[in-house]
Amino acid sequence: MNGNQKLEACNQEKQDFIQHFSQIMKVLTEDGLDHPETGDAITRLKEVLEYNVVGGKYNRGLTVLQAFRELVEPRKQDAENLQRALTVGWCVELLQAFFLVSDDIMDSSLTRRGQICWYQKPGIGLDAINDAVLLEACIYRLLKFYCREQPYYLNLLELFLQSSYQTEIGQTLDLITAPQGHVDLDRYTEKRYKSIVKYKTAFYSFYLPVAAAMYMAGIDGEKEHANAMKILLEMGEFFQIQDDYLDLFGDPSVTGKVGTDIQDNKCSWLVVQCLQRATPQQRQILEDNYGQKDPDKVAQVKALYEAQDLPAVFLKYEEDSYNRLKSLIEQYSAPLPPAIFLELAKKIYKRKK
Ligand code: GPP
Ligand code: MG
Ligand code: MG
Ligand code: MG
Repeated sequence: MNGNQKLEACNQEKQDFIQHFSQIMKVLTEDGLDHPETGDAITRLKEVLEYNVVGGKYNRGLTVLQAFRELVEPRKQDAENLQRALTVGWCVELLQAFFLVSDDIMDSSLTRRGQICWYQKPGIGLDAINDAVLLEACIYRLLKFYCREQPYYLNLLELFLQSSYQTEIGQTLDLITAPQGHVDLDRYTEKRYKSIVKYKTAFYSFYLPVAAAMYMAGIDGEKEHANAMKILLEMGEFFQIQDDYLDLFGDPSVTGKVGTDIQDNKCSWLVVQCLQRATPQQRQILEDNYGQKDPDKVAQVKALYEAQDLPAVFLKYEEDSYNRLKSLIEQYSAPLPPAIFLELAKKIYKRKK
């Protein structure tokens, strides 16, 4: 395939994926809507799904589909198995929606995917917590409906549960490293940073979708999974570093979200880099301005990052990381086709959103 044909195939795959959502909706809501006791709740669930599951980039969901196509032998890619792959892709998107609705409350965020955060909508507020939990429950209803009879069903269940636990542990580290109203710059180490992002982002965003496709293809060996994980966790770390960079230096009209990391006292890649380069005076600027809502203080922190040329440091890091990733792929992709990882890397490298 040449570049254009590949792009066409990718677009087609995305269209197929988006189209499958109406079937997901139907399965999740059909036998509840007319139910006299729970019909109203299902109407609410419908709104929650439409507002929070649709409208992202679908990178995670599409990864399941693409890895499935690369790993499963063509004669087993019949309509039913493809439907299952599409569904498991949507399950990853549902997990993501569950995390994002919750994360936006914890981070006091304002916007997501170019719209107001769900909990910020008038009349929603903290009821959004229950909506998030409902989104999570939908994952397991779908897996049961579509995959119950499959030999990989238990592997998928355990994978989703394990990935959720790891992400929640990562979110815990993220939150306790950023207590409100208490700045302690000593906490922002490279080591702590790596632990946070490995757990809060890399497992569910990169290992989960590829591992799900591996299980569906009958690849369940420990060694195979450990090798894939090695590459995918590295990719996940890089992805979260980009997220931290874009939080401050991205264009909100492109990322669809307004950054909050400085205000929230977060152990962001930027503050870790800043501290590694800071003079005692610069460190004092952070002491005085980090972790506070005041827009002037946020601007002072940003000015400090710019004085240290952190955007250039990031660009350099992005280059190095991509090269490191390519050699990891050479080393660890077998027996999986390297294309699975290379295509994924291409999608995230130099991303603006
Ligand atoms: C990304 O952090 C991590 C998550 C979205 C996982 C949340 C996990 C939970 C258990 C709720 P982030 O806050 O930097 O993401 P964003 O920039 O998209 O808000
Ligand atoms: Mg957040
Ligand atoms: Mg967060
Ligand atoms: Mg972020």
